[in-house]
Amino acid sequence: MNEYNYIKNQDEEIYDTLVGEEEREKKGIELIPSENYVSMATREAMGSVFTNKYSEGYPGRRYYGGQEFTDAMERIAIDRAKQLFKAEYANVQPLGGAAANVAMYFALMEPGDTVLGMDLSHGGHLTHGHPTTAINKVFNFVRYKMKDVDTGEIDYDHLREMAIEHKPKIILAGFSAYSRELDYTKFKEIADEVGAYTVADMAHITGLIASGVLKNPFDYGFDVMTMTTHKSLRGPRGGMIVVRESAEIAKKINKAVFPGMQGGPHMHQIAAKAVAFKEALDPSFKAYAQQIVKNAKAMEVVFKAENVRLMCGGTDNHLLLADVHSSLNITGQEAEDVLEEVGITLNKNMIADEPRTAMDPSGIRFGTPAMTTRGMKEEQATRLAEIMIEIMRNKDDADKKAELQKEVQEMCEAFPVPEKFV
Ligand code: DSN
Repeated sequence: MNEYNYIKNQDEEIYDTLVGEEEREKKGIELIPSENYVSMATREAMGSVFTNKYSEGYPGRRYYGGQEFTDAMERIAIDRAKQLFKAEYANVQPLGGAAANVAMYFALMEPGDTVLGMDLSHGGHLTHGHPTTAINKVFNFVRYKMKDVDTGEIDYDHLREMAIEHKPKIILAGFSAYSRELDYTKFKEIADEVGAYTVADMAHITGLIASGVLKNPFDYGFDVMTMTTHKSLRGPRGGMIVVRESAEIAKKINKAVFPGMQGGPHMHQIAAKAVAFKEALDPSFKAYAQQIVKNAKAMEVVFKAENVRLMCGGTDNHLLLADVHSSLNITGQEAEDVLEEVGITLNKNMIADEPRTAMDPSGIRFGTPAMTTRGMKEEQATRLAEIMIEIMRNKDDADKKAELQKEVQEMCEAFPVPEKFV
């Protein structure tokens, strides 16, 4: 537990919000699949003196002096990142996943060039060219979809037709709301046929890839992976780009991150990434990652038994996307609200080819990285899934909600948020 003694003494307003958030995180079950709890060691690095330092450039080639320790620290972070993802090159400076993707686009393309990425309502991400984003005005985004939303199989024939028709510079595999393993060999074959780079945006499943629990796109010849470090990898909020083997691509990525996109890197964030990478390299991380998937599977079993429609028909990774509107007669927003009332946090989410709206869609998205960090296993995952369905079925029953809220609280007390992992 961080005591926040200095803040407490000088800034009561912010102190109150910090304590409030600490309590909220401890007293509720976190099922947002892109969130996690970091170790106190990672938090110490985030709050360290490295926040004081300007370090534009890269280790050994900086614009300002005083870089003895920042250089040493960033080199350690890079080495650990390379080990985690079997990469020859790593850029640990992107401030977040969006910044990593934008830098990657500018590194590999000229304005007007085309990216072939996953349809946004089939699991793709905002930074894969959503109409409201700035990059959508610079690059041309075309889409592939799932062939069958109830199995999650990608329509690789359509993907190939789109690739031949649009001649993309980049074929992008990756998602933020998709629960199946991808066939990277097929992506690579199609990309080679049309001369495109292969990029995997692995933000959600970085921890599952680093641990070997899911396939590593680099084993199938992918060129580049972009990612966030704060999801299943259990690091600080931030981004990263790794390159399989091409020095030429790595050089372009480095130039695109700095000076192309960013100014001074956030050295405290890089130090925290390095600390989390060491935790992820520890053998215990593999058991954690395996448990994430087992817990998601346990939840899948309950939802299926209760006849709740799951997008992709289930999960191979850490997340599930349920069409609660058609199955339980509750909207995604109503489900998010009523579950939050009993201490379960997840997010409303559009289902494939959503018939409703983005702000009040048909689905909910939930996942297991954070609950697994608390040490919860299949037994708790099963019970949580049962509780979720019971609450969604009885959203107006105050007595039922009170009873289940108590049970959720007891679970939280039995599985406190840990302060260290190794
Ligand atoms: N907001 C993240 C997620 O929840 O998937 C992606 O950026």
